[in-house]
Amino acid sequence: MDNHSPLRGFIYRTDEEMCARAEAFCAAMQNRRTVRDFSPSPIPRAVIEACLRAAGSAPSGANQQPWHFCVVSDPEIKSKIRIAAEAEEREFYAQRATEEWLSALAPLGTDANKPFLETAPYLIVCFGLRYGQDERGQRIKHYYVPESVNIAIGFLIAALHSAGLATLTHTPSPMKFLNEICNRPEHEHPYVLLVVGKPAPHAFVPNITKKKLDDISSWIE
Ligand code: IYR
Repeated sequence: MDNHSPLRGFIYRTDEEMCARAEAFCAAMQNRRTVRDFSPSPIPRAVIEACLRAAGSAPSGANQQPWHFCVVSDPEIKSKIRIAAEAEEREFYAQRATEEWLSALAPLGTDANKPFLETAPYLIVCFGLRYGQDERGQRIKHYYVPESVNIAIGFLIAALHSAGLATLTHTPSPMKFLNEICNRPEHEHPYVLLVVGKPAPHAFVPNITKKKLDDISSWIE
């Protein structure tokens, strides 16, 4: 296969090394918390860039990389996003959300106020591209867009956490307004808006727990 080359860089590890590394990664990830109180302290752009490169290394359907990340730090644009998101959220909390949905959200203590959209130094709007375009503007079909974009977003959250940043996976609903504010074309769909920064010094988080291994996995051996 002349379009293939030998795998380079894979590190073959011993069982002991694998175990130790898996435990260490698990501990690091379990230390991640979604945060809603952010500090305005600035974050070097280079940190965000490296995390985006990590996200861009994610596997994707036919390697089509059907994503775009719009990074917003401009206070005016953040304010526009906050105003539009809060308008949607007010309607969500007052009308659109069912009682069942509101009671599922109750432990998180969320409401229609989203001050973090202005406080946090960065908002990363994650878009999925329904199709690609070649040099002549012809459409290229994309495969497994949601799967691919969501994997990349997972990489991004893990990279930001590992760098020492907190995130909030925010999903104003509907979020079509983000296309206009971020100046992105119609065929790009916003998936999530990641709020990124350091937690405020006295940030509070809800008392929630994660399911145990037995409750999230089964083994066929
Ligand atoms: N988008 C709303 C509601 C919300 C929905 C879910 I599902 C959450 O896990 C958290 C919030 C909001 O951001 O408040």
